[in-house]
Amino acid sequence: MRKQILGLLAVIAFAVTILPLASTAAHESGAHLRVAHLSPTAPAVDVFVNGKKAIENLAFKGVTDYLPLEGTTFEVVIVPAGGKIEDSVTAEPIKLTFDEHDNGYYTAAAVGALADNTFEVVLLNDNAAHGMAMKSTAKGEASVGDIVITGAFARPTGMAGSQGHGMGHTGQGGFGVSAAYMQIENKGSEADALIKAEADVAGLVELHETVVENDMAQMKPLAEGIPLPLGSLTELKPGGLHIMLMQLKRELVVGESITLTLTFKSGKTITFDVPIRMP
Ligand SMILES: [Cu+2]
Repeated sequence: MRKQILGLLAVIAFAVTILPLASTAAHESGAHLRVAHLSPTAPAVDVFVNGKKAIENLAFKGVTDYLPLEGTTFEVVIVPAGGKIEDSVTAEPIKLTFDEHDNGYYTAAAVGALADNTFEVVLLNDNAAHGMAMKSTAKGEASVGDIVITGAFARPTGMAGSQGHGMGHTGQGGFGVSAAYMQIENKGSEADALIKAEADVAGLVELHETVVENDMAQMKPLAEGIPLPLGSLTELKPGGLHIMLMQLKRELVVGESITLTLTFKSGKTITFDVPIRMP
């Protein structure tokens, strides 16, 4: 019987949906929180953060993506899936406090059992776990002429201690590969294109698009660059257009930053700092 319930919860875990907490367009600075359900006997849950439902149907062994948060103190209320905020499984809301001006990453792990009052939410500082210091204040925003860039970030390479596990293959540099993503808006009166990118940390940078062919995701270099039609907002994101960073000269660590230089067909160039964070 128990096995069946766990099986059901596992199915529900696949259906976990996450509602965005912050309505800002891009992943800006600020704390990021993910929630892990590690309480085997607890039901699937919804999670409210500061009174708003942030997570639905999180079941045992489920882990959410990182949610961007605004502010430094949060009241978290956990309810059985489908419940109201009044149905909290704990007597009091769970209070989480992040360091001021921390743009770090945290995991809130729900552990223990409700039945014997051992249930609690443990806040893990993922930055500390990876030996990461928050050094960068890079915002990943820049503009040149009518080109406006927002929400830029680069993906970290493998976790500390697993050098070279970046994105599945290590290349020759030993630090793996990475990719940079952003939104590029062309507010101008003529079409443009991103035709070249360079990075301080990479010996080789290419403009790529991930395409699915025969159920296989493949990355294709874009010889013509990335078109930026006039008045358009072009999104570089995981699984789509991206700036591929290869022959890395060092590990890319969450909280640090890299420097990107972009060259456009119109002749414009722009150099700016881009934070390293999880997608
Ligand atoms: Cu690529």
